[in-house]
Amino acid sequence: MKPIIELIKGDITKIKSDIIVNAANSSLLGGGGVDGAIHRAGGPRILEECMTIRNRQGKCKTGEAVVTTAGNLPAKYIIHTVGPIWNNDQEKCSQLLANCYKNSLKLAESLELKTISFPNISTGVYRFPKDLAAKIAIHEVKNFESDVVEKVIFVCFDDENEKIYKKLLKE
Ligand code: AR6
Repeated sequence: MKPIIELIKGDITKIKSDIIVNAANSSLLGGGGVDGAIHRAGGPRILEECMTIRNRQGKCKTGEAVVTTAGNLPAKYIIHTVGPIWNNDQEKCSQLLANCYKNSLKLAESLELKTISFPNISTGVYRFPKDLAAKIAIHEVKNFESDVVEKVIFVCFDDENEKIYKKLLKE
């Protein structure tokens, strides 16, 4: 079964979804942007679990994903994935960003939960071109089949991403 795709404009920390995805960095120790917002709203338990993961397996590589509690957030879990920092190697960056979506969706499947919400990974501080990032995100989600995940929500925070996703999802 292919999950339903939904588009929401807003703050991912406010979204009611079984899983929300964080655009983290490889340290897993927090940062600005959506990462900062999630840790602020979710409370210290999220960072504690991130630190436990770091102590166990070291840094999280670009394109990979790990799961923690969602702390005080309405979600059940947070999947932290590390997007690529944009550079001139478009092919490599695209592959790594696709891996973020693939690995997060795989984790959601293994957690046996129904809804997962994604921010627009890498399109902030990491400067990935928004249009290309949206194409990759939508492509990966449309290619994903699952017996458990019923809905994937793209949460766009800025107007530009919202516009891009609206247009691409109509096509
Ligand atoms: N809800 C949903 N989306 C948001 C929110 C929010 N509350 N706040 C920002 N965005 P960024 P990156 C959008 O910079 O580019 C951090 O410091 C924002 O509009 O958060 O993957 C990490 O620790 C943009 O479209 O993440 C890393 O060091 C998108 O989230 C680094 O930034 C991603 O922007 C990761 O950079």
